Amino acid sequence: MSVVGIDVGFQNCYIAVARSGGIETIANEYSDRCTPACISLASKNRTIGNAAKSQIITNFKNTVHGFKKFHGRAFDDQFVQGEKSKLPYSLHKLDNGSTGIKVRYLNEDKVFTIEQMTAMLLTKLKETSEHALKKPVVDCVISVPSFFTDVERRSLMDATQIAGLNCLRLINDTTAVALAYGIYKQDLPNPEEKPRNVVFVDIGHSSYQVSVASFNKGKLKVLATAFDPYLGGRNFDEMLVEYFCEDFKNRFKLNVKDNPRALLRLYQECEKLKKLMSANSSDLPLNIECFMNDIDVHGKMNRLQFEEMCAHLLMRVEAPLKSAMEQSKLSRDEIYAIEVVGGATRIPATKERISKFFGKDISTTLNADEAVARGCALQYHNQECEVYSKNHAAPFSKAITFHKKEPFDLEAFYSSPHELPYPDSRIGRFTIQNVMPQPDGGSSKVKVKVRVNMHGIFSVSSASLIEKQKGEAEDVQMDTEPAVQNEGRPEEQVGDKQDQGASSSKAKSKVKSVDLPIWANTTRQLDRDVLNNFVEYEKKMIIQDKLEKERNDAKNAVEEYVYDLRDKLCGIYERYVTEDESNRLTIMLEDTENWLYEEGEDQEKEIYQDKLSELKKFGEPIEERYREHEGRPRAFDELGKKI
Ligand code: ATP
Ligand code: K
Ligand code: MG
Repeated sequence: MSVVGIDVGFQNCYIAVARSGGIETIANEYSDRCTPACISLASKNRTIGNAAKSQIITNFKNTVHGFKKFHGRAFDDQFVQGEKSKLPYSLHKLDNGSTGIKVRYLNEDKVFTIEQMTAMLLTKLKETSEHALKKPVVDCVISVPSFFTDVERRSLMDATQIAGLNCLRLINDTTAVALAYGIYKQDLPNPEEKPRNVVFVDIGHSSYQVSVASFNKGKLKVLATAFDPYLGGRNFDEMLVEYFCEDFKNRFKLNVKDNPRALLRLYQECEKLKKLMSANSSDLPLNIECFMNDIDVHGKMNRLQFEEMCAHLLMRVEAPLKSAMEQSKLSRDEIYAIEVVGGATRIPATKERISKFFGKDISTTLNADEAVARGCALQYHNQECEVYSKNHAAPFSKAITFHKKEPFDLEAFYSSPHELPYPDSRIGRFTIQNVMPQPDGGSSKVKVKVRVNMHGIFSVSSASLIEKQKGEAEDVQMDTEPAVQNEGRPEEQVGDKQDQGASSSKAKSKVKSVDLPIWANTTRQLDRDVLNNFVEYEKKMIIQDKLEKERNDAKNAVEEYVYDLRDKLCGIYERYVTEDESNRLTIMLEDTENWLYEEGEDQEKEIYQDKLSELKKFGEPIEERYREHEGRPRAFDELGKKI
């Protein structure tokens, strides 16, 4: 079974697969290798990807996009509230406090969780892969921003399950890009030689990530990662939108922000303009016909103006580069190349800033759009590659010792919350149960194993009580990697350092280890039952979409047959029908056409199928006569050649 690599972008998704010795990017039914992260819900079905994107304006209340960053976020979260006011669709607070999306679907008001929304997108990507590979696809590797926290990762993992995918691994966008670079480089230094250091910069639609990696043949080590999780192409679009809203208010007396449709159109046009400005520095027009109140609007902008307007955004390019370089402890001249990916690195000014920081030209060896997905596909394919995440390879485990007389709670949290884009540094709470004092009334030594799995998700994997031992409790500090602390009783973490030597020397003779049950409070990952319901509901929606597609196909088949037969009646069939027959059939075709626009607009599949067979009863005999006649001379020809 194939393992596909998936880049779930804020705006654009890509799929890649390792096949016949290389990595291929998979195209969808529009022959497009990019599938927009967009879902449109409607009265009979949902559309996902390119088709949904074309509904953004017409069905704006029910066309959902820009939701990737709501994973694992509470509705009351500042970021969510900030986005809410800008979205054309409604957000809804779910019972557990998380963010839901409220839409009209199958003629009912319906609230979907973020996991369900992403699952819809993944369903589409799964189908696209299956169609291209002509076999079922279940296993996948998915990329996440390197700054995604535990709760965001868990939420995405839930989404993969809802979509019926088996996510073998979540990898960081930056790691994926580095992998994609490493695989095709034939000239990497040998393992014993000095490694080659490369900086990777990815500026997407919503975020900006930097990493520094060192390469030897078959070996990749991520030395540093840094990010600005709130800087991406969309911030540049927003600046243009703000400008033109103001401009149109002054010149056309229009309040664009009061009209969601007009505002969405303006966003689309501004994004186009932004892209044009990347290739062209002269004045460029922005024209929108029938924009609002039947008014056509027009404006203009050039690159210099745009860069001035976005100076505060461009200023933010430097900080993550600086931070990554500091972490890597490398000097700028130890950097072999600076590789850029992500759509927003096409803005000339962002490239300039990066290049200026390093004092050298930047490289574009990688496919800026596909590198992440390709790296994901490679991750599984290329087993011999060693991958490290920030400062620690994941998966990793760590044992921590506590001295306790009773059950206790552990709270895992991120030790450098200021480095996180996430408002809450908590990861989870774990209760170590059945802890008892020693027979002499003293504290028992409890050994707890914590683990960060290969998706970067934290858990407490085991706990055991060790009798008659004294030791220490230590807490683990790992930058933005998860840390664990004995909740609420920090003084006990310190333990008794002096005892450490003695206790470890006794350890061999006196250890008696009893496993302790752990109760994990993982409320922020979906409950089993809830998840199963979502899995079932997703399947139902898939079936509903399939039925709706079949119904539409059946309708289209009638329409096509009508047009086709009508053309042929006055064309190639003309000689094979009597005038009477032709007149009767023409009337029949006209009736059917009218029916399709009226009563037949919205019928069951079977009705269309019946309609088609009815028409074919008349059409097919004519076609047969035609074929027989046309076929005859050719058959003779064929025969002639053989003789
Ligand atoms: P994220 O990485 O934040 O999840 P993403 O992966 O979906 O988002 P990309 O596909 O890398 O984002 O980049 C999309 C962004 O790049 C959009 O803002 C788009 O307008 C911008 N972009 C694409 N081409 C150009 C161009 N030629 N000039 C300027 N910007 C561009
Ligand atoms: K992308
Ligand atoms: Mg991206």
